Amino acid sequence: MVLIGLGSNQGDSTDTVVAAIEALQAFALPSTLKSARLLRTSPVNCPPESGDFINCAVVFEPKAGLTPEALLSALKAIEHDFGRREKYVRNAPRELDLDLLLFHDEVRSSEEFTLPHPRAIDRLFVLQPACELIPNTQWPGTGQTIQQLLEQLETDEQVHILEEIPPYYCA
Ligand code: PH2
Ligand code: MG
Ligand code: MG
Repeated sequence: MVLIGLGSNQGDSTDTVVAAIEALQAFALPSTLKSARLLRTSPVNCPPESGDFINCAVVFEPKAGLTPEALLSALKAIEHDFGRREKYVRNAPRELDLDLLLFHDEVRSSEEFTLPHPRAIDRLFVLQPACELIPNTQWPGTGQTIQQLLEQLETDEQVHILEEIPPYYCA
């Protein structure tokens, strides 16, 4: 099982996130990809004047032979395709952010790549959509499920579900 977090706070963020979910289908076994509902969320640790984000999460079963490293570099290429360019301000507004959150129970810890994603479980904009998809999955290294982590999270993040956009279920 692969869990990916999506975010955008620059450009037409809703359209971008929906299109990016569809692009992720390329890495999934047939009929396994599912998205949570889209969220509008307040920016966390972003420069002043940053706009709200559209956030979402997807889960799928990866195609045979796909590695976390190969998927990570494919995600960077998709971010670039959607207009994202290197910026020198931390958490500057971005057209698209695709974060590899979980890849089965695989663990990595190098300069370039940490898996599970290191900051994911502190953030409501990650845990809430993840909990919609896989509440009972244990988060590697914590001994706790995503639902338990969400229940314990203390945060002042604002999260609003975009009810008008249906979650995506792959064909
Ligand atoms: N991503 C960040 C930093 N802050 N805040 C929200 N609400 N949503 C995000 O996706 C987000 C963020 C770094 O990637
Ligand atoms: Mg991110
Ligand atoms: Mg990222």
